[in-house]
Amino acid sequence: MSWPQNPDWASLLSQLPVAESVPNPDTDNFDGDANTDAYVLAAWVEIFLGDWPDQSLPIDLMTFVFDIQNEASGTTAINFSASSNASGFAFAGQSHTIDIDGTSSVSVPTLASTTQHAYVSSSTRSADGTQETVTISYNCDDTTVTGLGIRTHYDSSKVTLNSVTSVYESGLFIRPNLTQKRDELLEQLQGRVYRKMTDTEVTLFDYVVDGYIEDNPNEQTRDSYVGNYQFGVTG
Ligand SMILES: [Ca+2]
Repeated sequence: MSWPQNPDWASLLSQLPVAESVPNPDTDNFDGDANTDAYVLAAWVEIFLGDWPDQSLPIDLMTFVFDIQNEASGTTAINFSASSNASGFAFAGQSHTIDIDGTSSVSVPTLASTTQHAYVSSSTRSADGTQETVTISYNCDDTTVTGLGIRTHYDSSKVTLNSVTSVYESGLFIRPNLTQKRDELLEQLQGRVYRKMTDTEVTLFDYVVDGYIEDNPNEQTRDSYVGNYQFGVTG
């Protein structure tokens, strides 16, 4: 008797955060700027360990490539707001200005105590002038916090989100994305096991993805994994 091959968990898990955020309408105007009508959410969480990101700072969190709208001119803002920040810490999101007609400049904020800083560290125009690539960085005087949820706001009449790259993976909980890929990834998994995963298994799978549980650490063979609920608590 032969057993089916397990899916390539190592590659699939890393692509499947608990949730994804596609561009949202900024109906609630979280950044207090009526011109920015869209935002993308990203969140990193280390609730149990409280050691995010556990490495020297600053770090780059993600890179957004914006298409500049044909009729756009002048300047347009990239703003930040916090959906959640670490207890006892202030959030300082430094607004950035894209100069559509020229070259955009960036400045690194001065590090303040017990403050989570988010800012644009690089803003460059493509050779053909149609795109602006914006890298968003993070700094804090404490490298062991519970995480950060951050919204990046922009004016969709001036720029639209073309792609998201170089997302910082450690503790990633909500991945910024253009489209929802979760269902597509789950289909890949289900095609390679005996049966369709139950809703409970899918939920467990998502917890595995975020590192809350370890996927079947004791299993040596066959296809148990999440399906057999042989998981161990990590952290
Ligand atoms: Ca707004």
